[in-house]
Amino acid sequence: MKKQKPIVPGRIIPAPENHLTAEAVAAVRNSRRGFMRAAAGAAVAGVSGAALAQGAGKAEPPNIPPWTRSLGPGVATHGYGMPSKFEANVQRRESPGLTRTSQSSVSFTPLQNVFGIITPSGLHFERHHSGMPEVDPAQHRLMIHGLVRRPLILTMDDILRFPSVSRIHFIECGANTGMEWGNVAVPTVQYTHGMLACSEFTGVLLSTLLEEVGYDKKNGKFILAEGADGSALTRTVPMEMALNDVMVVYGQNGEMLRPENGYPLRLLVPGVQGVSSVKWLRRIEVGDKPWNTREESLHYIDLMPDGMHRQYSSVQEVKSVITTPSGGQKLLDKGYYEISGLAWSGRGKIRRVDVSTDGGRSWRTAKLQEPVLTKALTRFRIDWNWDGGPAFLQSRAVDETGHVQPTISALRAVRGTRSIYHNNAIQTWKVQPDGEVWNVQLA
Ligand SMILES: Nc1nc2c(c(=O)[nH]1)N[C@H]1C(S)=C(S)[C@@H](COP(=O)(O)O)O[C@H]1N2
Ligand SMILES: [Mo]
Repeated sequence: MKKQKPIVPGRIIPAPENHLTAEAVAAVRNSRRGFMRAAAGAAVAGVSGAALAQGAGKAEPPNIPPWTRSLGPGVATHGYGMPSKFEANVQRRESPGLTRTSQSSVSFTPLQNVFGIITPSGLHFERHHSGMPEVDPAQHRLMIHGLVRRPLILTMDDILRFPSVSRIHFIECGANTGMEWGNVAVPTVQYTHGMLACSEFTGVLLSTLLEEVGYDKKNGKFILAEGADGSALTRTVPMEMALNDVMVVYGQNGEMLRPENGYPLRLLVPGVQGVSSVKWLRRIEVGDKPWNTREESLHYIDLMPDGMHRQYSSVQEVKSVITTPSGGQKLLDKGYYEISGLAWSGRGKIRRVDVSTDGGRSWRTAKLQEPVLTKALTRFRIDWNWDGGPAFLQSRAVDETGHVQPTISALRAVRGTRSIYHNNAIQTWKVQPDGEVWNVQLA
């Protein structure tokens, strides 16, 4: 059997604003690479523990770390648990490139800091059109009316008694990656792709509720969903979609929705731009034609090169992005790195993700983390040895319907440059010889 060389991963400094402190960054820089080999070598050569520990932290073996030398503080009940204080810089952030008012705001998920496919609820991006209402679940009601035989007004208790489902789906704002249309190279993956999150949602299928009210099967072609916030945000959803997999959701990652994600009730329209997943859901109307409300005729439309708009282009097409290494990070060593990222499609499951390290000249197929779920984030991974030269990292996803993620130039050829929404182009991260990773666009 061939002896395998041990893998000694290269060190990486995550984007400055997502790592802890200047000291933490310095600690990565000063850490000794090849620690396993060094330790093994030391044992063979009979180097004393004290010598090995010299210059290293007090916690480094064979020293006994300070926190092992005594009992921990008395364990008071922690009530609702919080992340370690050492993770304090893992935060949602507002984009430096976007203006906000106190009511209209976006905060982005730190994609460079999350593992696997589930976004912790406290890091789920937020998009508020009109601030965040504080909805009292005891007073909250959902009205279902319009072309129905038995209009209903439901309390939260009523809704919690219907047959429920739990499903893992992503939510992506239609404007995610929007700044790249105009080649505004925001620095990190948090800002390029962070209007994206994936949760296990629990609730009632909308089809269950529509059956309950006896919707008009002949003329009921659309539903309108309305939120209880100050914007009373409304969106039209075609009946076909409404009956397929749309959910009326109260649970997110095993607990009730967070206030910023629509507590106590939201619509979830899987695979469709986030705006259709109306938060603080208070009303569903069945009708025979689309409503053409403000959020579907003025906003969330795609401005084409000829000056016309595309309307109701709601599906989030196949897309992927490398989250490590990514913009703002810095590679300190040549050698082994795991390239890892996320892929998703509003049309179904991810079939394949290819990764290039030479700007798309050659591609290798990445490993997909199981299970690969429909309209959910899929984690991909691939090994890479950095030779210290310039590299252009790209990922290209293909979904089960055969759609292939386009290059930015292919997308611009059809869509022009004045769009805000639906940018699913291949993202390029340039690794410079000094190890810095930058957001670039290749022609
Ligand atoms: N009632 C209401 N629903 C809403 C919004 C809103 O401002 N009000 N924002 C929409 C937009 S544009 C998006 S992208 C998603 C974001 O969901 P999140 O804030 O839970 O991430 O909610 C949608 N639903
Ligand atoms: Mo959005």
